[in-house]
Amino acid sequence: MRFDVISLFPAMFAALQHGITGRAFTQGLAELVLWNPRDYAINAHGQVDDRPYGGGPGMLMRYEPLAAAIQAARSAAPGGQVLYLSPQGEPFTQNAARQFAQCDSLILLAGRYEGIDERLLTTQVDTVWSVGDYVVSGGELPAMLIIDSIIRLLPGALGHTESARQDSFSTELLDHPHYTRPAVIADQAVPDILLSGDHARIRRWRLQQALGRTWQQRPDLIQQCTLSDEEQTLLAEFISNTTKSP
Ligand code: 9WO
Repeated sequence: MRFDVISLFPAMFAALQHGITGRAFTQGLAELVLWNPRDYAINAHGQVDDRPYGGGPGMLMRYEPLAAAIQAARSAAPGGQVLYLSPQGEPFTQNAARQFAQCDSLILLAGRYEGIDERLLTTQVDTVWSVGDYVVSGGELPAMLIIDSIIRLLPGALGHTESARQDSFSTELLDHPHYTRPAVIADQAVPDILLSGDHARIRRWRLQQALGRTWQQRPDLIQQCTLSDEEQTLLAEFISNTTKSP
């Protein structure tokens, strides 16, 4: 899968050259191509921004350099959907990552300054995505989050351990607690079940913890889940034990 990213700060994307994403690039499972709007500036001074019509603080990214960079990316990766990262976008979810993981290529536009000319959104951008209800300094970190979440879903990207972990439980649930040596830290012991060696019971305990945590911390997510009979039983037991305990 090919990712084309339009950004004034291409060096930021070196962060993706590590770990699972770095290995995916090395293995040829994914490709990252960066396009700098500064290379398509409107003048010899490298200008890519301008003052907003109607006044107001800050600068906006001008249409021409971004449109030229998008066109260059489209020419290199025909058919790639153009995504813009903004707090105004649709909340990005694991399901969106799953859908995008089916694509051959994506073009991501990372904004800076106070934003981009609206005519880019109406003529060049296909979909707008938010990674959370907060504003950061640019679209680069959101773009990297989205690229990372998609690469993890590409066949072969996760090693056996990680993919086994992903397959073991629904990824719609929050994670169960994890423990490793030592067995006791500051009088806090590892739950006995995890030391029992009974893998069937351990699987059920982990599933119940994931269900319970999701019910407690993200009831909106649990509402969206279609729970199996086993999951419904485990969650009911968790709720009963939680509401019973003083
Ligand atoms: C800035 C802003 C300020 C107040 C209310 C809404 C706002 N949206 C933006 C905006 O889209 N800014 C552009 C992209 C240019 C400046 C840096 N950008 C940005 C993208 N900041 N935060 C994001 C972002 C993207 C996706 N998910 C969360 C935040």
